[in-house]
Amino acid sequence: MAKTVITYGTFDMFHIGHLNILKRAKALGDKLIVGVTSEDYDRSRGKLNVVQSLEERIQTIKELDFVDKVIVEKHKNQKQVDIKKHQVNEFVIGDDWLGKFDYLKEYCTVIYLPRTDGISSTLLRESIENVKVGIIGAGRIAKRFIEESKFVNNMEVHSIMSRNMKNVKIFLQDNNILYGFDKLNAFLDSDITAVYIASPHEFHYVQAKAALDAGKHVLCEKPATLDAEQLLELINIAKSKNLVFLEAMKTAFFPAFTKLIEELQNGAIGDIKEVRATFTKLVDDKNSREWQETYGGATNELASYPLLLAQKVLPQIKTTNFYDNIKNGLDSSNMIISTHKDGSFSIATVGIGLKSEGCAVISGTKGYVYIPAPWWLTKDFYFRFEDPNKEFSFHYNFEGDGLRYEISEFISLIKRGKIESTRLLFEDMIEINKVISSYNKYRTNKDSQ
Ligand code: C2G
Repeated sequence: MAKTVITYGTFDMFHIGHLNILKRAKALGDKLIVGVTSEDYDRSRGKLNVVQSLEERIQTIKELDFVDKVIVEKHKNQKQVDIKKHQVNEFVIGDDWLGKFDYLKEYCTVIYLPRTDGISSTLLRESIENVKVGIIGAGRIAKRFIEESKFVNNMEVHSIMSRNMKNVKIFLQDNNILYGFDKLNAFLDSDITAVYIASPHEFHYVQAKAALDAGKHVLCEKPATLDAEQLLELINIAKSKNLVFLEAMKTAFFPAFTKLIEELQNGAIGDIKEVRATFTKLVDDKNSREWQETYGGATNELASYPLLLAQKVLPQIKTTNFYDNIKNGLDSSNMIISTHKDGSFSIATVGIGLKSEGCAVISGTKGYVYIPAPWWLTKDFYFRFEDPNKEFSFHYNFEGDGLRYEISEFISLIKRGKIESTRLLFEDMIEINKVISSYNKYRTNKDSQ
């Protein structure tokens, strides 16, 4: 009887080690199935630095004439399912995994083959030129960005720019960065290919435009602009110059969040009728930027996240109403209620002067999803139904404070020559921005009345 062999891997930057193991795997049987890992699965198991896209990696394996079938590996419990489904006789993997897959012996023979010495995707990735990133802003977020960027390959934080030279000097010393600037032009003329904008909200647009005009890829803190027209303009410049323009909404890039959206799009709770998401962060220091900047306040600080959840699972917004509490000209909290084109609605509650349960509930015609607080740091989520026995859930983890997934996405896009992220489309950024921009207009009008 014909023998079926299966093996798995990322197969990034295909090399002789990969070829050897695949050939030896095939030699062990008649038919070879290769499972190529999806990007989200790799991210969820801590592999953040894969250079090639899934499509490219699949293509390479398909081109090997001795491979009989290529499948995608999406989660850690898939191997036993594949083995049963394809009636696999032998599971083969490199001996760097020795012992790790013994649990599959229940289903088939497990064989660990010796790895090829002296070659690895990690080594090959080291030979790729680093993306040099410059940071605008010398505050708390810039510092966190630097810490988290240490986990992302193929990039280096090259320089920092802030209007205050004293802050620049302190930042350079504290963070071991080589170059500091207090003038935007000189900073953009320096040897950088990408810019991360973490300055006060009102400067984002001017700085992002200058950076894009200077031919730099841009990762910009949210909200990218305070006026929806300005965001469209930035996206158009990025498109015309073939540059990445990405808003730093970290939740969008978590493996758990991607999985949640995928399940919802596949109809796990039927048609979605309602999204409720709350994000409050008490800011006690009244001198902090959240309470002081002209464009501080709960909506500008926090609304991007609940609006992102609604944008990802509901059709376009038809109408939006704001129910805000204003304190010293800024919203200490806001309840943003939108109706969407199909009659569904979303409620985004945000607060910096109010504390509430930071959970999210997405309701559909067949059931609902509950994401416990803090839902925007998505780890666990629960699918619940009329019949409690049908409940199922997903549990993910993420490393550090999660910023590394967003940084890794930004660097991957640059390396792959793509300008738009599939996890956060231009359209997503535009629709979310429309709501925040319209709130800024509404608040200004209210103030002047
Ligand atoms: N490999 C090898 N020699 C090398 C490098 C890799 O034999 N010098 C083997 C690995 O042992 C593995 C396969 O090539 O069997 C693919 O390696 P990777 O692309 O690094 O994928 P990996 O993270 O090992 O995926 O579900 C995924 C699998 O569990 C393993």
